[in-house]
Amino acid sequence: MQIDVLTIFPAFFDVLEVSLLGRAREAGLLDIRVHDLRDWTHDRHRTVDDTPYGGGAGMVMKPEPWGEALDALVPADAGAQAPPVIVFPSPAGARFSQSMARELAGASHLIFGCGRYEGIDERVFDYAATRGDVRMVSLGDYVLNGGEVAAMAMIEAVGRLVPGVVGNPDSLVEESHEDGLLEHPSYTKPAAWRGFEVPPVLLSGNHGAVAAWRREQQLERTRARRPDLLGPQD
Ligand code: 6GU
Repeated sequence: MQIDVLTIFPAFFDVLEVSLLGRAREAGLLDIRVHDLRDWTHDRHRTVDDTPYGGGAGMVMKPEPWGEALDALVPADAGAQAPPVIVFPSPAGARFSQSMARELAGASHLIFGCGRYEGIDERVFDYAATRGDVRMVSLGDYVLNGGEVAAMAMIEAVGRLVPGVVGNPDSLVEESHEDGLLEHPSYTKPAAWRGFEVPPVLLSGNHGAVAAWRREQQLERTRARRPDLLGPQD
């Protein structure tokens, strides 16, 4: 999978070199390229923003660098190549989820356009839609200073679903949100620690009882912490 990131703060993505995704990049499973949007400016100050038409607070990202960047990343004559999915992280987007991560993991080329300031000139999204499948995506109902941290979260959530990135595929199945429930609690040795004991069923060797206990724990936790996942409660 190829992932291109457009940002005025490439340093936010330095941590992609560590851990699981870093190894996946070295192994050639993920081809992640981070680009400085200012490379597509032409003035001495490498300007990417300007004042908003109609007035108001803050600055808006100018369309021209975005247009040139998209032209560079999406060849006009891509031939048989599938158009990329172009994600713009935005608090005004659709909510990101495990199911959206699964969907994005099926794409062969993702582009993340990270906006700053009060936003990006709206025509950039119109133009991007002529080059790919545009998604406005939010992490949740709170505001970050820009799209970079959100893009990082999405890249990690999507990247780990790419086949081969996570060594043991079973661990992708047994985790929170994969079956619409939160994950059950986990324990390791020692069986007693500072007065806290591992639930005896996990030491019983009875696989059926362990599975039933874990399921009940998943349901109980989901009811307590995320009742919204269980649907409308009437
Ligand atoms: Cl995707 N971007 C920004 N700027 N803020 C957010 C967000 C995204 N998701 C939640 N808050």
